[in-house]
Amino acid sequence: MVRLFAALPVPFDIAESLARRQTGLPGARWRPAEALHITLAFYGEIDERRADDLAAELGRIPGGPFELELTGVGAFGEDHRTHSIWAGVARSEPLTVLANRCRAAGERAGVVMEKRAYKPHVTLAYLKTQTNPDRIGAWMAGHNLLHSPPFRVDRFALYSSVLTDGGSHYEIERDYPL
Ligand code: 2AM
Repeated sequence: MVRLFAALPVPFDIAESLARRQTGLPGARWRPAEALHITLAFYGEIDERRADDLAAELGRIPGGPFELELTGVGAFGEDHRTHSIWAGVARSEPLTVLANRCRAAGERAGVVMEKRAYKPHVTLAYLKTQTNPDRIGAWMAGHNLLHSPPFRVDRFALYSSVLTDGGSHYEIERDYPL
């Protein structure tokens, strides 16, 4: 079994400018620059054969390059517990179309996809349980005006994810030019 998702890697210069914001919040486990990405579709744990089918389906996705911008910050969490903070992605029709196609590719390969609404984002940190909510609020207020220059998206990738003690480790398994 392998844990897979399709995503757009965040270009290095954008990741570097995000790194300057990855500070000032005790309890945050900041994600390293090379791990920053925008998930298109999450496939979960699937067997190798289905993974091959999925990789082939992703290769059939049409589409050309487009531009994206990051804007604002946000947080995910349930029951008053925030578990991650992220940079937002400006609304983009080509991104929505690509994410839908990645989802459909999963369905064609027989992956049972989650119904969760698609919310594009770049996770900057996962937060330890005891992270102070006031500090989270202060960090978010301090970074709310985040706005990246536009950057070109000309490929997407199939990533594998291995959960380790130090956080999840991602590997690009396949690259798909747009
Ligand atoms: P996250 O960044 O908000 O944690 C690898 O785990 C990637 O897939 C991450 O970007 C993660 O989102 C996303 N992911 C993990 N589990 C998911 C799920 N159940 N549904 C949608 N996306 C998920």
